[in-house]
Order: sequence, then structure tokens, then C-alpha cells
Amino acid sequence: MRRYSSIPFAKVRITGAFWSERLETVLSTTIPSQHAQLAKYNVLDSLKLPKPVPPLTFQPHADGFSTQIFWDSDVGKWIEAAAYALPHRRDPRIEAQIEAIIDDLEKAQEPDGYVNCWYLEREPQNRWTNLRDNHELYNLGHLLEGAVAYLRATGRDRLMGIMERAFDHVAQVFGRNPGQKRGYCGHPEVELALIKAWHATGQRKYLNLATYFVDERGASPHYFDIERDARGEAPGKYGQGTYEYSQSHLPVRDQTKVVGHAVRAMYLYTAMADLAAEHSDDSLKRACEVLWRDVTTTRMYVTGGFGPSARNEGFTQDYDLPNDTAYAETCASCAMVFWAARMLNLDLDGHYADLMELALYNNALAGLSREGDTYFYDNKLESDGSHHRWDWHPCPCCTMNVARLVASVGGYAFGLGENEVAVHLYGGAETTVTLSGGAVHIAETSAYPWDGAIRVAVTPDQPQTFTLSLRIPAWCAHPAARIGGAALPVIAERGYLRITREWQAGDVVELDLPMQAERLWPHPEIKADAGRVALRRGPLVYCLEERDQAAPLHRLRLPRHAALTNAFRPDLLGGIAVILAEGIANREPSQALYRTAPPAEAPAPIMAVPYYIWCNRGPNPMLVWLRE
Ligand code: FUB
Ligand code: ZN
Repeated sequence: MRRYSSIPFAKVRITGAFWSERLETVLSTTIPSQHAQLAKYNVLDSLKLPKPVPPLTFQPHADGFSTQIFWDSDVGKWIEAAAYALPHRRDPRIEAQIEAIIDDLEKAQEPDGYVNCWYLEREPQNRWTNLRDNHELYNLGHLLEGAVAYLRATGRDRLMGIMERAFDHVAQVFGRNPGQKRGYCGHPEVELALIKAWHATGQRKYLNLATYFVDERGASPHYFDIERDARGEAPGKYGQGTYEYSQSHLPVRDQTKVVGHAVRAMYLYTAMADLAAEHSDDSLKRACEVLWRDVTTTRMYVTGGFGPSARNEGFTQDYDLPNDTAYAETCASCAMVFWAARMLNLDLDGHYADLMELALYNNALAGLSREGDTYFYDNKLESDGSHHRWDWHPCPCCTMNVARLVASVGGYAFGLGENEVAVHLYGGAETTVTLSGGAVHIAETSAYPWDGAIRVAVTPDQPQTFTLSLRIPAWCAHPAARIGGAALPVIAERGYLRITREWQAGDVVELDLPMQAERLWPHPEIKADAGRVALRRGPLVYCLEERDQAAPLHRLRLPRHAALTNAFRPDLLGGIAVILAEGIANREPSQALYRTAPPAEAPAPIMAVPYYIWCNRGPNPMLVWLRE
């Protein structure tokens, strides 16, 4: 069933200005500063299993839960981000830091393969007793993703060896054989990591374990009940109240609504899509399609954010998408990129790439500051100026997630099918693939996302026939294409212009994706956006920062007839395209709190900047949905 595979990040060179700049920031600032933060907040020390056991660095929640329980995952994610960066530029200092972590993990690992620094340090007698809450498998999953990335980047397999011993242990403890626990993690993640390990090593045991975890999820009797009873815990004590929180309320194939914790959901669906491809499993593919449709038609922010509520860090009801309290966790949008990439491997449908692009360029990228060392956890769509990026957090999950996404962004650019190369994302990237007729170099150049003029140079070692599929984004109303200067009709097949021909060295496709500044109106059931309008240009959703306006945001409106223009501002925030319009401001000077006359209004120029770059010029009120 798998029709396409991604071309791994290490085989893709980023050449375009936009991502090169982001990548450079991640390499030179984000990754080193994150290591320093992991050291500063004792995360790296915890790997040494210090004795006597130190007090907690961060206060536990009221119910006693400490986010330190998943510190191992932060270490795993940092290794992963750092490993993705290495093919761009080897860095002996970073490599030594990774090796030092591996030394600690090697020493911490128990003879039976168990490794989890929280449990080994603080409650060794309780291991594997609370999968529902305590992230043991989640931690291992992130460490495994780090191990796979490091293996792929450097060929070094010591961390992979530690992980292999750990997962051999896991495979003994969990499963359907007599004496095994029929458990799975309350926070899905390990499943997708195991599939990466299967791809990297070819060892089927990883795939088998991933399959077991996904298939067992939500089975009756419910494992979290069994485990809770074994702990002697009262049934009513579960803070989240429902297993929807962990998407274990039903077997995965019976799930039709996207519910619960958003990051958990997206990681689970990623693994489901992966497994659908691995096993040619139609029922899993269908479940993914139903869930995809549900979330993208009823529960997604215009910025590609997911999960409006802080209470469960997740989903609530259809169309419940508040702006000023939006949670829209950075991790959830990173995970959307992962899921969309897997869906694209099942089916070359531009809808998946459109939403991958939306989540990537907007909600996910907003999580990282321009300087590269401060972060948004929650991504509000409206702020009174009190919402800022922070430099660390008791729960720093988003920091390393956005870092690993940016460092591996090249891995989402291309897809490889049977005698077919697909270009999913534009922005300047090149790769060499081997098709049935030999090697082909594909180089895409553009000033995307600022400009839609795209050039794809195709250089096969020798002339050969294959299909080049170029994504035609749904936001583009009038695409045009030329080959060798001759016009080519753009008939997009499910979002891709598929060109099958004999390609020769020197062939160039020019694709023109005109980017208009345009309005987006909300579904009428989204109460928070009623009477409002958002702005978009190409893949970027825009917002207004108050400092750029002639009037406070709450006084501004953008009438339906006002023309939208755009301009490139090289002087602003490193060079961005802004959207300009003639708005109207309420200029009522009267002191009366209420009045019988309508407000006096006057023209007010409006300037919108890309959402991802907001809050890079100091605290500032911001608004995505403007009153009409
Ligand atoms: O629980 C681990 C991570 O911490 C989740 O994915 C995030 O939502 C945050 O709660
Ligand atoms: Zn997060």
C-alpha cells in the first residue's frame, strides 16, 4: 500500500534563503542553547542517577505529578535535533555532548535492559506500574528516535545498542503471551519511533512491537483499569476523567472523532498511517482518513494549530476555536507535519501537503523566536501583549520539537514513488534519487514563501522516463507552468501536476504559483471568529501587531471592499512580505461609556506580518482574526 516514501533529511540539501536562515539559527543558537538549558535545569545531571536523590527542580502539580518524569524524552529529542543538524555541518562539540549523554545512559541501564532515569533514581520498585500517566514508553520512544537520527547522521550505533537492549526488555514485558502485561503507553509516541527503528535497522522486532502497541490500544478489559486496580487506586481518581485523553477509549480502528490530548493524538495517527503502509492495512488507512477529515474540517485553527484547551492540552468540541485562550501547542503542529508526511506516503493527495505546509510555516514555526533561543508553548491567535516566548519551561517539550522539525525540514520536501519524484514543499532544496533508469538530481529553487516563481532543474545521469510530480497548492488559483520555455497546461491531479516524459540533463520546469494577499472567512459555527476575517498570502497566515498600526487593534476593522496589497520589506525582521490594506478605525473621542450614536470612524492603514514571526520585536498585542 505504501506508494511513496520520504527522502531522508540527510539526503536533502537546503539551498533556499528562508529555510537556510532558520536552519543556521537552529545549528548555531538553538541546539547549543538547549544543551545549556538541559544542563542548567539538572536534566543532564539526572542521567547520572545522582545519590542522594536531589529535590525536584520544578514544583510538582497539585496531584503530585512532576513533568520531570519525562526528562529522558527531552534528552532524546535534543539528541535527535542535534543529529539532524550534523549532516548540514559536523560539530565536534555537539558530538562530544551527545557521546557524554550516551555514556551516562549506558551506565544507567539495568542488566535486564531497563532504562528510565526517573524511575531508576526515585522509585525503582514501581517501574511499569503506571503506563497511563508516567511516560515510561514515551521516554524510550524519544530516546529511540534520537538513536535512529544519530545512527543515520553518523553511523554510530552505541545509543542504538542501548535502545535495542531496552526494547528487547520491553518486548518481554509487554505482549499477549502468558505472563506478559497487555499494556501500551498513555502518551503515544513509542509506536512511531519503533517504525523508524524498523526502517533504520531492518529488524522486524521493532515493527512487531509497534504493531502490538497500536492494535492493543483501547482493547477491553482496559489495561489502564487493570493497572489502576493493581495499584490499589480508586477508579474515580483519574484526573483526566476519560481515556479519550490518551485516545485509548476505543480500539484505534473504531475511532472517528479526534479527541483528547492533541500531541498524543497526532503522534498516534502518525504511527497508524505508518502501520497502514507497512501492513497494507485498509482498515487503519480508513481510520486515518476519517480522523484526518474530522480534525481538518472541525477542529483546526486557521494557523494549523490543534487543541484549543489548556485543561487537557487538547480537543474540546467541534468549532470550539477560541483565539485569546488558544492552546494550539507547538508540539501538536510539529506532530501534524509528521502525520501529514505519512499520509502523503499512503496517497499523493495535495490536501495532505497543503496542511503539512500550513502547520509547518505557521503554528509550528511560531514556536521558535527569530533569535532561536526563546519559545512559544501555546500559540494564541490573539494577545493583549502579555503572551511572550519564554527561554525555558518546566515542560520544555516544544523547544526540542520545533528544533528537530526545522533541522530535518528537508526530509519533508520530496517524496519518492515508483519511477516518480514528488515535490511536496518549495523553498529551495536539492536531492539525488535513484530511479529505475539511474540517478537523477532534482534541484528546486525559489524565494518561497515570499514568491511563487519556482524553478525545478532535472538532471538525470542519462536520459530516462519518469514522472515528476509538482505540488499545486490549493491556495493558488492560477498556476502556470513551462518546460524549456514552452507553456505546459496545469491540470492538477489531486493537487499535483504530474509530468511524465523522457527527462534529459538541462531540463527545467518553471512553475508559477502567484501569491495573492487574500481574506479567509471562518465557518459560521466558529463563534470566536464570527464577523471576522483573517489574511493569508501563499502558505503564510498573517496577523496584526499593534506596533505596526495607526490605532489599537480592538478599534480596527477591515471592510470587505478594502483592497489588499503586499510588499516585500527587506528592512523588517530580516526581510518579510507584509500585507497592506486601508482599514477603518473607531476614533470616537467621547468619554461616554455608552452612547446612542454610532462610533465615529476614520481610515487607518493596516499592515499585517506573517503569524510565525510575531512577537519578535518585544511584547505587543496581536490579532489574527480582524473585525470586518
Ligand atoms: O506529556 C509530554 C508532553 O508534555 C506532551 O506531549 C505535551 O503536551 C506536554 O504535556
Ligand atoms: Zn510541547
